Amino acid sequence: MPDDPTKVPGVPPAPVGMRSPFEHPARLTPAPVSARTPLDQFYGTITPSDLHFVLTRTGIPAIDPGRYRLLIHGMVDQPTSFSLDDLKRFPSVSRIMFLECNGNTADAWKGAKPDSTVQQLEGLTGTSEWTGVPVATLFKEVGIDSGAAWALAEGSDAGALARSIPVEKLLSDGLVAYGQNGEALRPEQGYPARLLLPGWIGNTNIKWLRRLKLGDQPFMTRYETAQYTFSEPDGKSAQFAFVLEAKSAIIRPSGGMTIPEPGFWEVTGLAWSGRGRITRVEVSADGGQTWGEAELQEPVLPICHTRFRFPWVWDGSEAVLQSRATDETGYVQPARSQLVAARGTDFGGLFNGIIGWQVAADGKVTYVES
Ligand SMILES: Nc1nc2c(c(=O)[nH]1)N[C@H]1C(S)=C(S)[C@@H](COP(=O)(O)O)O[C@H]1N2
Ligand SMILES: [Mo]
Repeated sequence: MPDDPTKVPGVPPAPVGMRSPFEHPARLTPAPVSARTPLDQFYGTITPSDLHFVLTRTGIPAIDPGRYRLLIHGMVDQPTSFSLDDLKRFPSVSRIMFLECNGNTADAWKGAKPDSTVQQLEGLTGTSEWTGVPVATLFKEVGIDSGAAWALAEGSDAGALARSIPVEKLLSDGLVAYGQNGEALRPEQGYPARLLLPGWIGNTNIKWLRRLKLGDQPFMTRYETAQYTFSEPDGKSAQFAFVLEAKSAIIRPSGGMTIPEPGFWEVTGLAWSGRGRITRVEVSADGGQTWGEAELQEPVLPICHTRFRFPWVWDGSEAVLQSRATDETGYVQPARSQLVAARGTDFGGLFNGIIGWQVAADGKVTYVES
């Protein structure tokens, strides 16, 4: 590094750019099935593609785009196998939306550790601009039977992950995406094409999508019995729980950080809802006794991470920071106690309760149940 960059010529640009050697954002990979978005290490709302969380049950398959096919069959007039080029010939759409694994924040059901970071607790979510062809366009092309109510969506990974999806959802806003933030999908995100179901649990967004089979009832795959069912307190299981309810998290300051001194600190975080736009985020610095209105960063898009900001002056005494999101349906993010009262602590997934960050007098920030 030169002492004075104005005294030496700079280097020319390379064909592919790189981060500053001073920046090292990184995903956490605690288990071979997942990588967690470092929410605390970027700004704004778009997750850099190489930092997007990954959830893959049986690894990341290597797929030659020249050999890729998407088969649409079952209760259709014209069973059709589409190549990637075929998919790209249809009119395309782009939409910015979040994805979230239903397992995100699952630790909070039973009591997350005080040293939990926001990446550990909330990192199974990301937002990208996705580009592809609406499933409705493809269904029109093959002609689906009037009795077709469900479709089996299957991936071409080693475990061939498959889920039953209501045709109604696929027709309303399902997307077969091949683009992510302006480039081809990353292999980890489903290259060369994946299904996107805005607002529905990550698991239904089948990556490396190889077929959609239409039928008149759900297909009852292994994944919707052995996994992705949720245990109710009465001993029954909720199957086909699809929509992600409104949620938010304060990202700065958050677990593991230390606030160096009292004074002005901007509290910022993300809020999102599978049901539409975020309309309001409130922030509390006293463990939920009083709340103030956070500012929402425009544009506020439906089913998208929404950045919120709240000016805060820390007086140096103990504080508990919390955020509470409301979406356009009027739904308000619940307290953890409300969720536990309704679902017990063995529900396993879909935790969207308010979480707390405790700021100690020495500025150290830790997770606290709220
Ligand atoms: N074929 C296939 N699709 C899949 C998965 C998988 O393991 N195989 N994982 C699912 C799960 S559990 C989630 S949360 C999302 C995550 O999408 P991402 O890895 O692009 O973030 O992909 C879903 N689609
Ligand atoms: Mo997931």
